[in-house]
Amino acid sequence: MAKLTLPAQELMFSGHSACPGCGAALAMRLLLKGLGPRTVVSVPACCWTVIATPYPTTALGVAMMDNPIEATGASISGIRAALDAMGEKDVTVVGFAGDGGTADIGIQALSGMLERRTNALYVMYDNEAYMNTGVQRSGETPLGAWTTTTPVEGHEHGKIEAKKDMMAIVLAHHPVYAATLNPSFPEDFERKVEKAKAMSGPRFFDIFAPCSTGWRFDAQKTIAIGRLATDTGVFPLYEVENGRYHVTRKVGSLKPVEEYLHAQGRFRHLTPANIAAVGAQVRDGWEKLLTFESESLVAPTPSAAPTAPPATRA
Ligand SMILES: Cc1ncc(C[n+]2csc(CCOP(=O)(O)OP(=O)(O)O)c2C)c(N)n1
Ligand SMILES: [Mg+2]
Repeated sequence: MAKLTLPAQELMFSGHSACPGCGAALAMRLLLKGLGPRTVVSVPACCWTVIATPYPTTALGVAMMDNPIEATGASISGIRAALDAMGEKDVTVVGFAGDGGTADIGIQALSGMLERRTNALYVMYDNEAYMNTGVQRSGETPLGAWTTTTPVEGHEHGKIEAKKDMMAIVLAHHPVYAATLNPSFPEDFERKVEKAKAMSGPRFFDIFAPCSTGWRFDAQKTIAIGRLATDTGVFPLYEVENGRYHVTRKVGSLKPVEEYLHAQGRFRHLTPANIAAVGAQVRDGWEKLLTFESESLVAPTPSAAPTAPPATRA
């Protein structure tokens, strides 16, 4: 049997207040395993502020700062500047924010941090809705999904808009490294964490974070749902470095998207026609990704990256 090769160190402790089967809790645990104790995490209002610090305790073995939901990018810029002024250059500065706090409410501060080339890692853990406040839709909620603000009753059929492509938005800022990660593939996850840790400059992770409460599935199924997300093409695993795409889990033939959708109550209302529409969108995204990979191997777009490596600053 294959043996996992994950770092043994634990910087997230039991006794936290995540729901059973929380994908975002797995994301933090795996992230800190790879980053190690010389890490500072800044967390905006989201599930993770509640998970980490039921007063007067903390679930994290590293320093954590609470910041306003719109300010994660600004917060990590300030922490980086302070640490640099103190000569603590080897500390990894991490913003760890939800999808609502990243793709919607905090997108301005994220853009500023990337554009100023802040030397920090911004993590969006993507549970595809505003979960902490009661499962409201976000820009990351996928097409067709039920949320409390995209109901399924009368003439309403879940979210009618597509998921916002945060990787594309981030890549338009030419970060030194950006990747998608999924706790269901822990070795791929750790490899990306170790790679990002060794780099300097603006970095971004989009981490898939299944939410048994909001997605309506049995809490024991988190890992299985995560695997289905990647193997159906719903959440492909890839990384982009210097404008070059690399798909890190090649899926020869995608599993039918139904397998992923039928495993979750939030998609229960979808008709065969709705499912076909989701499937078409997923296949289109997957094919585009493969094209980006093959084209960027040959010639990255001339405008894609600055010609000289830019200086990094806070
Ligand atoms: C400016 C502002 N608007 C709204 C809120 C209320 N609020 C707190 S947490 C939260 C949900 C955040 O969603 P997301 O970032 O996806 O994180 P999740 O709860 O899903 O972990 C909201 C809307 C707030 N704290 N500040
Ligand atoms: Mg969320």
